[in-house]
Amino acid sequence: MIDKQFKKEAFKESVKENVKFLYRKKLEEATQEQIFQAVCYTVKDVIIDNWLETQNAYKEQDPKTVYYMSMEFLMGRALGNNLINLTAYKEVKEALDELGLDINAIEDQEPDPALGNGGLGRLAACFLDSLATLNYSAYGCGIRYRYGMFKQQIKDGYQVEVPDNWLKDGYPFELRRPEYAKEVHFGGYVDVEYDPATGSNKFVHKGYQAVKAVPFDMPIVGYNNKIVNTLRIWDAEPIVDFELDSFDKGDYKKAVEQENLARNIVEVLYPNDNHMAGKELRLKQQYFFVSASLQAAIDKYKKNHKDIMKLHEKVTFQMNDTHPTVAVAELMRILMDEEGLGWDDAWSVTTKAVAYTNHTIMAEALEKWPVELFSRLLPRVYQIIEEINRRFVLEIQEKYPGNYDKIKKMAILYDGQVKMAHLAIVAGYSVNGVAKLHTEILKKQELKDFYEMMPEKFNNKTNGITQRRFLLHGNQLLADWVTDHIGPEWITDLSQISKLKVYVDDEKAQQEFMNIKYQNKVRLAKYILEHNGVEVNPRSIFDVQVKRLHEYKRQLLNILHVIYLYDQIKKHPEMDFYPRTFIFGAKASAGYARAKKIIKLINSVADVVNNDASIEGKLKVVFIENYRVSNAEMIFAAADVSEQISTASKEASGTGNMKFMLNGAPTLGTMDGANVEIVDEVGKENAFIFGLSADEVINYENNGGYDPRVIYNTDDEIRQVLTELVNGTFSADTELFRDLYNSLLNQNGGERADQYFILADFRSYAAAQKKVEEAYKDEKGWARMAMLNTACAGKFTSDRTIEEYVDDIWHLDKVFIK
Ligand code: GPQ
Repeated sequence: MIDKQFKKEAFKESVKENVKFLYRKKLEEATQEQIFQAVCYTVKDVIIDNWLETQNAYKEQDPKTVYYMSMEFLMGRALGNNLINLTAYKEVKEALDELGLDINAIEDQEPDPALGNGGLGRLAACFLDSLATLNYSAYGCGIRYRYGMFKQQIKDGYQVEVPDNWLKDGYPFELRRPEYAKEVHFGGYVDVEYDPATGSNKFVHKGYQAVKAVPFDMPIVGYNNKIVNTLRIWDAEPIVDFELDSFDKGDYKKAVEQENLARNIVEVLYPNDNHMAGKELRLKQQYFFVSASLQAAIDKYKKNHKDIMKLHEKVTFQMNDTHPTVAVAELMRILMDEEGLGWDDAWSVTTKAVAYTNHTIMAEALEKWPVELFSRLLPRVYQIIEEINRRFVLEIQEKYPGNYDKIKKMAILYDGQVKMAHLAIVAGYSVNGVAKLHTEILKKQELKDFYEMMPEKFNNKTNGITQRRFLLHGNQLLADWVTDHIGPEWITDLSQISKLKVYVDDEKAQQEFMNIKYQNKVRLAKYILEHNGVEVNPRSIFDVQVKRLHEYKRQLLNILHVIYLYDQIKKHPEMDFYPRTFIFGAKASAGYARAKKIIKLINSVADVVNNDASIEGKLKVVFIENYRVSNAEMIFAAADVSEQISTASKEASGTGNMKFMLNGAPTLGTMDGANVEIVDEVGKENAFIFGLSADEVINYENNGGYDPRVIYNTDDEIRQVLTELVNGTFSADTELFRDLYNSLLNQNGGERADQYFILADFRSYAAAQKKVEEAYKDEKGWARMAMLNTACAGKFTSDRTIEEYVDDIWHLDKVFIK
């Protein structure tokens, strides 16, 4: 389907026109960045037509709409993806060629909109892609952070955080929508007033500070179906403009305050992954976008529906983790204070309209707000939470008379804290985990009491990824090859990819497949040379671990094993060893000292290993700076081995694991998160599984942990590796890695020694790594395994995930554009 705008000649003309009116320049005079902008405006022109048509169709057909509420949308670049989904990529590439322009270079001009940390934010982005592609009416609701995820530089081996000013040249795809601005209120107090009209009391919020929320809309282009949905992200503006005028009126202080409040709220994304920051500003951000989004959703509903009691028939709100959970109380507030419903009616609507997804069992990620802070910032909302809690505690007492332990464990308000997960579960009509194992752990461990009391709410939705970005766009060679063999249906129906199975023993197909992998490795090697100055051998095994840096993800296990291999090669130079390149990419949260130290360790090991001529380049270690969506696409395409080595039970799902699999990289991993389901699909003989099981880990944890010293004292090679952390092998400063060393061996305050079971799993990890090497040496066997991974990845499309959310939770209607 080629729109007339993408007839090559018309496209070229339009780009030239845009360069002229945007920059008063001829194409030859324009910078690459200016050309990027001009190309985007040409593309946007087409998108806007479809966007309008989609919104018209929604108006006519009145489908139920999901509002996906998320503090994070890790979108990655839009230009290439939009062209892919408009099925215009190849035409545009040719048109640009004819203008003497390289589409890759143009795409590289786009800053990655990085309004997210990692998996949770990227999942939201994949979901929007699938919702649009599957013809569902959906809004993404979030925040237009001035600064997204920081840019990472590596200086002297250390992470340095640089602000990500992604809006500095203007973002071509966004649209400011001031006509939909909303007011959001903070602070103040609540008065009870008698309302003669109704004969009852009403609650009036007074003395608050107000901020204007102004939406910016980004188009979400469905694949080849003319649907364009909206990601609506909110900017904050002061209500009173900062004018000299107000100085005269004596409002100077107020004007400054409003200006600052507005500016601060959307200033920056908190760079914490799986960790609660607990800052007042974060709660402000949460309430800000939730309140604005709910107001907008209700306004829209009321435009063509009279009965607010039926809101849930046309609208559903999915809360992406607990971050937007204040939505429960805010919806109650709007329904009662603005729409005039009584408590029971408001509760009946709310509890049919909000649903909750849990993304972690990590204790430090659980959101608990001090009552003092919460009630001061959101007095009316807090009052409502008190009432929800009061009623819920009564329910607990009714169900478990005399059992005060239940109240302690389940109440929303307890110990001076507001427990957001409890609020989400009590009000939500659905509670889901993000992989089978994760959901089972929620039911049996973390949320056991809630599961016992309301089992009908609990369900699993195993995560997925969009094959449009992570194969069709990121790995064009393989995408073409797949299409040549099985046709293009896989692009919107990934289950079709299993048709590749008939080729896994075909030698010609194997060679083609591995040749594509090789070309992608060459591309990555070039990137590494340009960005790291390190030469890597594309014939070596590319063993890749890219994800956020977190102790539970165990990058430390990986690098300790690299040290172990290095020791082995040094000790036995004659030993058979297949060349290996260990590739890391990871951002550490700015305040997470130990994570940052692990980055330094990886870089220090890289320095020593990469420069040791005696090992003849058998081992290379590369830390890719500033890992983000755009370079991720290239990295997945080039990977031979996918490292998914979290401590079992800790990684709720993982989604990188699915991207590697789709691109033909077998998993080297623990039985954690969605790895379990990956192994179910591909067979354990086509993966490299090691380590303690989730049950074993949980069992140790419930019984005081384990003693890593036993391993340290009895395993000479492991002891040697640990000793090298503190004996000057990787840093002249023998204290530099002391904390890492100690964390593995000593208890420290409330922290158990080796709380992530690195030493416990070390030997089985090393054995699995040995198996990888053996398997890789068998070229045909490896090609078969790699192809089977691609062929068995069908389940892991976010299209499947979204259809499950629609069938079991949201019940949306499909809309078709003629
Ligand atoms: N996840 Cl709670 C994040 O990326 N950030 C978070 O703050 C939380 C969860 C991840 C989780 O660690 C992964 O296992 C999941 O695959 C991902 O969410 C999406 O569900």
